[in-house]
Amino acid sequence: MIRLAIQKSGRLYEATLALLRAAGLDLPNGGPQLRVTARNFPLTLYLLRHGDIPGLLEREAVDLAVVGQNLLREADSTARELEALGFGHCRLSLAVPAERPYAGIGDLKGARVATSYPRSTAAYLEGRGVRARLQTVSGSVEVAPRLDLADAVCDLVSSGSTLLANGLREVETVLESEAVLAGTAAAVGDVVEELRFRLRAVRDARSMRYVLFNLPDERLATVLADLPGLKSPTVTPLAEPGWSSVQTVIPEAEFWPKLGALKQAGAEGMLVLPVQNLVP
Ligand code: PRT
Repeated sequence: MIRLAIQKSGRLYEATLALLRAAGLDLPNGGPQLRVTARNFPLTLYLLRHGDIPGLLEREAVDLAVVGQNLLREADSTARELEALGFGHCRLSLAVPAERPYAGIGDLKGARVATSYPRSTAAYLEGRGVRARLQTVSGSVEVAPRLDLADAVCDLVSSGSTLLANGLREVETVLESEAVLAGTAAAVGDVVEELRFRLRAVRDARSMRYVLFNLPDERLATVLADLPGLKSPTVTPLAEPGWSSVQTVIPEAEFWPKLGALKQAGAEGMLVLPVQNLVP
């Protein structure tokens, strides 16, 4: 039975449960339990505070965890990052009051920097030869400059609206983070591999769209020359002579520009479907 730690409530909770369910794990519905066991997979889920997860992994109290890279780096964790999961994206950034002139990292020499990430912040500053005065705070980092408790902050940012609302300007990215599946050195074997395989299949599928459209045969060569696919697009003749149906998968990032270009090239009757699982 594998022990997998996940956040019990908070930013990563919903997305983690949705991912595990999409990977086919039949998990009993929420509730206040600390521990739930999958009905169809040898896995027990431990619902914990996110902040506690790196320490529990380190002590091998759990085998695997879904956890933000930001916490693993801050804890200087020896856990292995097994799979990036494609959600929980954020960055740890240095920010200064918007009105404060900022020419470069050297401006932070001697500055008071408030953060909940002292190790990562110190490593970044020291790596650039900057000695600052770090002030470790556990929450509401962004209000510290306004209270004259700090000259700068180093905090997690996703949309940037918290910094903006507090009159702060992001000036340096200390690290980029997303949720990962992390494991202890002992977390090996068939069940771990099966879980990794399923998580990859769901994650990869989410970044793809399945696209079908009809195209006059004389346009096929031009369109296919520039169309992505797993190996290559599928082309099937339509009942109407001179036309074909084309099917392929397109990465989400390229999706809208590609759709516009296909329309321009004469594609008709385009259908776009989500991909549920992708096994390359
Ligand atoms: O209580 P517990 O120990 O479970 O954890 P927590 O309350 O610290 O966790 P939570 O739910 O706030 O965050 C869990 C994880 O989500 C973090 O460790 C990151 O890996 C990830 N994550 C992604 C974020 C953000 N985005 C994020 N924006 N964590 C926090 N924030 C906060 C940030 O600290 C700041 O206050 O959101 C604010 C900034 O957001 P924007 O959108 O205004 O920039």
